[in-house]
Amino acid sequence: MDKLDKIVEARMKLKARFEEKIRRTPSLADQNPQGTGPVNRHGMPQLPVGQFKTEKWPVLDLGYKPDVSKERWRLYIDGEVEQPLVLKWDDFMALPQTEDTSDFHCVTTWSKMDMNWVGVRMLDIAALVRPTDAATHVMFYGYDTYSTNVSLEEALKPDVLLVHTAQGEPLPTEHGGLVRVITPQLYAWKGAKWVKKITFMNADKPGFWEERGYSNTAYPWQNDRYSD
Ligand SMILES: Nc1nc2c(c(=O)[nH]1)N[C@H]1C(S)=C(S)[C@@H](COP(=O)(O)O)O[C@H]1N2
Ligand SMILES: [Mo]
Repeated sequence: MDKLDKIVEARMKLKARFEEKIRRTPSLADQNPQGTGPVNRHGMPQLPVGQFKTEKWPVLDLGYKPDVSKERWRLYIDGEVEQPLVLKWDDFMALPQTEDTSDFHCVTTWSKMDMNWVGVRMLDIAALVRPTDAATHVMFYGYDTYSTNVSLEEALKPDVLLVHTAQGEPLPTEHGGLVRVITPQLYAWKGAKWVKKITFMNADKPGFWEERGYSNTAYPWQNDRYSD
């Protein structure tokens, strides 16, 4: 079996394993979502509660924008997986590439609609490393020491991408290039810019902002911004 067939087979298995859990996540199943506007493609009001639309794309970071060259760039994937991996730039770009258009909701109340992205599905990364049965969450780490935790039922949604291209251009360094994560069905802090490492975990654990009072779950249509 060639490499692509293997990824596709593993992807289908993972989809089946998480399908039911994914379907029950709030951004797909909430019967009382808060927001305004026509429904988006996953059935939620386009503009989540407390958000306003912006045309600009603000930059938010920890005061440090790591600039990693393609030669030095690595993506480490480890933890609760059968096949830990280190990807170089060419390995990453050789993976199946997905183009998608989705909305970007920042907890600081701006939403940028219809962002066009190209990158690799988190689902395809997971299919490569094969999470063990014990795996329940992932931690994404950035080259700037940022971290953020996401449950597997959120991380394996088809619109969660590791993107290198935004709006037809290479992802700018200030927005997380070379590669960042996007989580269109959660607030944008769940998407690590300058992603360096993905660790599969057998339990949940808070990341950088989650330790500092941000919500663990980050559901935009439930105004789920801060933990109390
Ligand atoms: N590595 C890293 N990723 C990060 C952050 C960060 O400081 N470092 N900030 C997060 C926050 S709070 C938001 S709202 C988005 C902002 O992405 P943008 O700067 O491209 O708008 O990135 C998220 N990912
Ligand atoms: Mo944010």
